[in-house]
Amino acid sequence: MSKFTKYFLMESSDVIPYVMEKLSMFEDAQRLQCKEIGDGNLNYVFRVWDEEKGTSVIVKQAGDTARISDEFKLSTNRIRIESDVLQLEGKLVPRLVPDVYLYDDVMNCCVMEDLSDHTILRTALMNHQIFPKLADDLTTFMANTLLLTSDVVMNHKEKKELVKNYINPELCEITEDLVYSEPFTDHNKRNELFPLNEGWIREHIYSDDELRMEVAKLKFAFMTNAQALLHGDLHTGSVFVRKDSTKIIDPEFAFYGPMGYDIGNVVANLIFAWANADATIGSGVEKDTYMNWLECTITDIIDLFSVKFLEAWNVHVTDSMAKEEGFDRWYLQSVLEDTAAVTGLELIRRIVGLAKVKDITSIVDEEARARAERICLQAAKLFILQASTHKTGNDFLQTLKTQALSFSTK
Ligand code: SR1
Ligand code: MG
Repeated sequence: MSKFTKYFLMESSDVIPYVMEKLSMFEDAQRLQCKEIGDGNLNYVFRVWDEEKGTSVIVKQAGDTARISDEFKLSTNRIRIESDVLQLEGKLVPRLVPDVYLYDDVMNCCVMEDLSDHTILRTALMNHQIFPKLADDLTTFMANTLLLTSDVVMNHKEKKELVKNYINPELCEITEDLVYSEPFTDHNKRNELFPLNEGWIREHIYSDDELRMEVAKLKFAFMTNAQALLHGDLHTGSVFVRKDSTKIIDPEFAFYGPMGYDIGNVVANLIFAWANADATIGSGVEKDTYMNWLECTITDIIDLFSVKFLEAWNVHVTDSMAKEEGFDRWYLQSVLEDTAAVTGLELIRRIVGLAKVKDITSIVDEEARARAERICLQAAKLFILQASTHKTGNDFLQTLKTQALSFSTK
């Protein structure tokens, strides 16, 4: 009798019999090893491998609370969403996502390709590694997954079926709270302020009524603008890299929302890598080379996305009114405006709110960390308050660099 006919949270020792029962790729359980390798906020991730044969898989299991805190009660449906989205993305952008081998709706598991020969992008960036194809791959991923799932391209009834299929209330609620509400709310028990910036955040984030008003508008746009199927959590911890390969993982926050949410997350997390490099590498050629590459990558994310989006639009547009002369550029402009605003939101929430990023928290020197945070926070306010002025990669970069410059002369 199988022990996997009723859901329970697995230990490493359960996972070997699990893969032997569910997959045909492993021959001998005696040769298998298993380790829990998850370091995300929500799930349990096991690597199973046969050293002799060189075969391996990843088993990802969803629990009914978040790993980071029992406060978050979460439907295990998120692993169904992740499995479905990975398979859909595999068709839209082959080679940029891991292969899915199995989705199990009893054990709430997704079994997928092992990417252990890749590194998590956030870690690689903190080690100052360069990936020449990164901007190209990320923009191919975003231009295709976003445009091809939108009403511009899809049959509108089929698109609405996808909207239904990817209703993701609990994970959206996490984003609505952690990104769009709590970081702008004083006395929020989940916010954690770095002491050297506490006063500044109270005065310039919590007490800025103009900023809070803009964020309120953005929050309701996030909840109501079912524009495209988003990845929903496209930070540098959701990307695996090798010199010659990029793989986007973890689309469990996927749902139909505004395209700029994904692009803004990418830009903000590259800015965190920039702030980390700025704070931790001593002056010299190494720093200049690395920061220059990061700056080109940030610029390219916007500019390559724009080019690829318009090219794909020409090829794939089906809606008769969307073919109206100039509508493509108007549409792109509104996506870039959302992108700028979300860049600001992600920068603020990762510094003020519960879910921090290592790029910032690992900066040991307190003055350097305070400066890194302040550059990001000041730039973030401009990304939100002056979103419509951000039309090119250079506009995004100049907002960051102007703040870095102004802060260092204060
Ligand atoms: C409770 S989950 C906290 C954060 O981790 C995920 O990766 C998302 O970014 C979420 O906001
Ligand atoms: Mg994740």
